[in-house]
Amino acid sequence: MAYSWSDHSHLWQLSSLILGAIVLGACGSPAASTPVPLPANPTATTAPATTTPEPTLQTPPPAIDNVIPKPASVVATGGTFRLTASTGIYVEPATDEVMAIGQYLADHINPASGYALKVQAANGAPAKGISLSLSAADPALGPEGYQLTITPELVRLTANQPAGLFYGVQTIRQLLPPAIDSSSVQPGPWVMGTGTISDSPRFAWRGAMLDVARHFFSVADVTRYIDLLAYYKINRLHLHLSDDQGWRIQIKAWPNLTVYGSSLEVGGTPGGFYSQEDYSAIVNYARSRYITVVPEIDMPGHLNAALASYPELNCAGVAPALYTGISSPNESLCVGKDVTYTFLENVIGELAALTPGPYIHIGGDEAQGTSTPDYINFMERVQSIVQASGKQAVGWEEISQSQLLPGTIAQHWNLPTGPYTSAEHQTVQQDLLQAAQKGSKVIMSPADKAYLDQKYQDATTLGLSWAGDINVETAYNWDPASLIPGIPENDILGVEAPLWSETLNNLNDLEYMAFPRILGIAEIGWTPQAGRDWNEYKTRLAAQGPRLEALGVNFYASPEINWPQK
Ligand code: TNX
Repeated sequence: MAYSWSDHSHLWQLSSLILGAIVLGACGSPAASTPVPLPANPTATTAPATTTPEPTLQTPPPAIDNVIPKPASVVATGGTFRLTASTGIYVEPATDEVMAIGQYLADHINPASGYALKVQAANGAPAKGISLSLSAADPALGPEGYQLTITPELVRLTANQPAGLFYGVQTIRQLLPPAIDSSSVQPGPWVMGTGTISDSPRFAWRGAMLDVARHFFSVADVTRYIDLLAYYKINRLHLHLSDDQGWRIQIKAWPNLTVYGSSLEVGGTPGGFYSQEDYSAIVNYARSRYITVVPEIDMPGHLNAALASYPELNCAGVAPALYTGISSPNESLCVGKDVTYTFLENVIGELAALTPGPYIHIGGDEAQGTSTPDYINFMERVQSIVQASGKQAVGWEEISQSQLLPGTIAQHWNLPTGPYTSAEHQTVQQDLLQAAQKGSKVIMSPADKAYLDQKYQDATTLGLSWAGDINVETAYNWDPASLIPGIPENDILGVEAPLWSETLNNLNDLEYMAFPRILGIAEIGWTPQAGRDWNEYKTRLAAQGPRLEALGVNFYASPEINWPQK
């Protein structure tokens, strides 16, 4: 007869209750964030003598501190909760949105467990199962925080807002064995360690950027990336929708942008674009994963695809050829012509109407084809157009040379060794500092740390290397608040990891460059600085290996990490 784990699970539960009581009594502080060390075989004294081998009883309860991003506070109580086919998911209130979060959890448990967990309205506080509730959460957890209390009978998740429940659900997924992420039925058992997690993010902006202009990525590719980002509590997807090599979003007033301007990509292969329906599908999908899409139209440089599509946007009135190389042509939008602003009002207007999130990114980087005074005027005018469309502008850090409107956000990226002379770089850095001092918020995307398109090491075949190699440690081991002297924590909205696609041909390439570095950026955005340590992170990252594998992610198994043996 096969030995069933559940036959003796009550022994675990009993011993863990005792252990939990001892632990709480001993350290007295439920806010301690270090996991409780367990004796090698905690049941040895309580298990009755038996001749049957009890292999599962030798297994310590699952850890509850193996989560990325690391939660703000974890207290383990040493017991085990077991999910079964009859575990109910109870939600409160049973609004469509909260029901959908419950169903999302059930849907992510289904393929590997084979269980179709029922999601239902809670009728009072449930005594067992999984409970998702918006009542009685600690207001201090804020809009994205959550509290998770796991006992052998009940997984109780509370939050102030649905976003908090969604993030708590990601934590629950990561507390289950890695095989839960498999797309086919696995043996289980589906157990979680018991304890309490209280968690909320360090920064409001935890972003990833995807360049769909240099190489085009399909709606399916983007939604796949969204799913993976959501697992690590990332909440912004910045889409770089146009560049020299291609225009990727349908604009009804300017049809040639996609009819012609989208036709190619780097290397001269066929490009592509999102119809407005495609774009809405991406935005809605992202929204269901609590990710805000930030659309970018880069300007006045990096715009060759648009200049090639409409001669009138060029000062000389002549359209350049489509460009499929990987450096930047110096062409610029003609900032002195009225038609330029009609064009921008139309483009920004249509994009704003399609975008529920509050931001429109207006690029502004590497505008070498425009004089500095022209650039400053232009960027001020474009900010007003964005504001008139009801949105807030985001721009690469160069925009801080112009007067920033209240609400405009600057995105730091460049290095002293970057594509500028050091004098130009210093000017931009000074302007950024002043903008921050005048109240503008800054997103940190330092190219030598957060750029997912840079090689891991010299031998990496994909990627660029102008900002230097970025191994997993370099991507993880930095603090946004000590990056630029004079731009402290309070001025920083958050972090973002750009994935430029000059060298990335397909989803496989994308995943290889993003994973596992994006997990480190996600943790920088979420976890308090005092809770982060590279050596400790390495062990949690190693534990994500089997999860990424179960999810079918083509990640780079960096030798820096001691991945579990297969
Ligand atoms: C610089 S970062 C750029 C991009 C390139 C990237 C490649 C930025 C705002 N501009 O146009 O794709 O380097 O790493």
